[in-house]
Amino acid sequence: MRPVVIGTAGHIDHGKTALVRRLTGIDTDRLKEEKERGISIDLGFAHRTLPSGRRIAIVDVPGHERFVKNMLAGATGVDLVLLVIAADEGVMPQTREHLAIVNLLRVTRGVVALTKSDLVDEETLQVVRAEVEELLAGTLLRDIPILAVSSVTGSGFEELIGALETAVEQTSGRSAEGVARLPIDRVFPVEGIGTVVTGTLWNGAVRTGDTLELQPSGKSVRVRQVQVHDTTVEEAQAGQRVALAIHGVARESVTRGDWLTTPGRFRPSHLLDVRLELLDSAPKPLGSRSRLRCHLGASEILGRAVLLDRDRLAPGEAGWAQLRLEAPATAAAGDRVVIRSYSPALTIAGATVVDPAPPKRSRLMPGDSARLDTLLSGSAMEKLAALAAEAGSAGIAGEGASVRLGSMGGSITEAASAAVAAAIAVDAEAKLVRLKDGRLLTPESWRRALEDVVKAVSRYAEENRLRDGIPKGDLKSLLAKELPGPVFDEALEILLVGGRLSLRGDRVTLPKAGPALSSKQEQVIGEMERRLSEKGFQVPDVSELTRGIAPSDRPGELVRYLVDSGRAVKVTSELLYPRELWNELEGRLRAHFRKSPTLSMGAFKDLAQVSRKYAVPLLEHLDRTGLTRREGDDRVPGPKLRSV
Ligand SMILES: Nc1nc2c(ncn2[C@@H]2O[C@H](COP(=O)(O)OP(=O)(O)OP(=O)(O)O)[C@@H](O)[C@H]2O)c(=O)[nH]1
Ligand SMILES: [Mg+2]
Repeated sequence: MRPVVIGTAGHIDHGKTALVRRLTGIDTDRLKEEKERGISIDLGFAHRTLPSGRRIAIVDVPGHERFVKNMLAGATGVDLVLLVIAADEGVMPQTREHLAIVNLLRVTRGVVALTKSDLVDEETLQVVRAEVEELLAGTLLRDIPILAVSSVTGSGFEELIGALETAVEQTSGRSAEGVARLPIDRVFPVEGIGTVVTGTLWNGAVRTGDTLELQPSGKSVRVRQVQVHDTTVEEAQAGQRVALAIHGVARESVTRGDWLTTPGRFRPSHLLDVRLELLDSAPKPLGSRSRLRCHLGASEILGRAVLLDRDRLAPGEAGWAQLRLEAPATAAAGDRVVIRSYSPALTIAGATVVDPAPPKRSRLMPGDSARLDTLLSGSAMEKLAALAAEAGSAGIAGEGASVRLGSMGGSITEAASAAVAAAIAVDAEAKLVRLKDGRLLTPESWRRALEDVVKAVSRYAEENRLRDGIPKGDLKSLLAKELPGPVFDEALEILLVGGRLSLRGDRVTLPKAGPALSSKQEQVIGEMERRLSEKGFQVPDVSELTRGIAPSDRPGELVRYLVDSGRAVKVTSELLYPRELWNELEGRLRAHFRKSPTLSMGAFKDLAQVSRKYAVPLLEHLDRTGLTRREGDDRVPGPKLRSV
């Protein structure tokens, strides 16, 4: 059970700090000025254990309108909101503004505490309650409990704790997998330890001894000590309030708004493509290029929003925009940005980052809008394909893409692996091609890369008829502008194995005749085909098939050759069917559909004499290739089968 982080919210003087003190015994107003003026200025932190044993961390924010910026730095990353409204005053301007902010940050759970209930009568309480219900109605928090409490008498606290328990129960965790990302909300020196930073860990985990990157500067820092709630721990996980003692940078070079991240993943950018929503409550339409305050994580960055699909955005409207920032932002796709007008500073809009490192643009070009739509709401696979398409022959590095995709947990290629083919076995269904160094290309870009190599060789052959091929190094540098080194190397390798090009010594030539398999390879392939046909449709999987074949015979490439040459059909990366067997299966399918309009899973298992392990991928492949089409639990003839 990870601790849950709760953020207070509400108008100045409504009793946030008093409530937190009553709840935790901790006074979050630590500054001398806070004590003297009796108001909160900066963030305060408290924690306690609920009766269930669950730990909660509380970030207490200031209500003063001049410190909304500090409130924003604390509100980022909270799981629950504790919205504090004084019963004797009711809803006030920062009640609305703080609520708008947590709503923009997509906080969906919490509790409303009607404080100072000891100062009002029951009737007033009913009026305020009705006012609050109306306030919440249009928000993500519309169904949260509203409880009357008094931090002076302690009345209502039992119910409040009960409501917090319930809300905490319902909170889903953040992913401790993948990229680590900590927005820094405080920096201070500690005698004998050095620089300490704190924040709510957004993603991943941080361990003692880890090397992290300080963003946006990119400086490398080492984690000397990790603390959660004043206790030293080996590892802190996403969703926890953490304090890290760091080594490697001077205290002065770290400020609130900076980030600590897993090295090599983030590329801070002055440009962000976003989906921008102007709040209904915004006082006027937003013109393109207005100066704004953009809050991401604990940072506030000034910048302008260039509207891409219109000249102005009316209150309540959403549109595509590019944020042009005056300092680089450390963003990932999917991040929420809270936007305030420059002057007066007022929360007017929210945005979702769709591309954290876009090219500069002022208008949408054909195709841009579809691409942005995909990046905003497509599946991981569709997003990957969109990014890969944009990257062309250079492809996208699988690792770097996680930040641009906003899938910080786990590897993205894992999520998309079903549709990713290795470069040696690209078939019609592959949506992406993975090269050996992990980069992903669209099949179109990959085919173009292969064609580029072949064309360059033929052009050379035409221009140099008396020479026997182009030296490999020359070919590579000739194509260096279009194809990065690793892409060229792998393309050439595939072309050589497939027989579309030949190598004579160091020179690449066009082949005199078809693919050149050695007699040894021809023999091994024959043996593979024999093994594949041995047990009907229950074929051995590829790993089994290649077991025992000497690496020098390059079994992986032979498998590719089987598929490329059409001698076998690739169903999944582990399942191949020799052409004859496949034709037989198609024949049986046709015969079945001549007798019956539908095909159940059971009937298919009988027809092919296979177990479920084979039937599922086979049917999925048949659906994909249009031979069958799924209808409920059954299959009907697909477009390809009907047309023949
Ligand atoms: N009678 C009564 N007074 C309260 C209650 N809660 C808070 N107060 C008083 O209200 C005043 C403001 O309380 P704080 O807790 O500092 O208010 P706050 O919301 O933290 O204010 P900021 O952080 O400056 O926005 C203090 O004088 C408290 O003693 C309550 O339940 N009943
Ligand atoms: Mg306070």
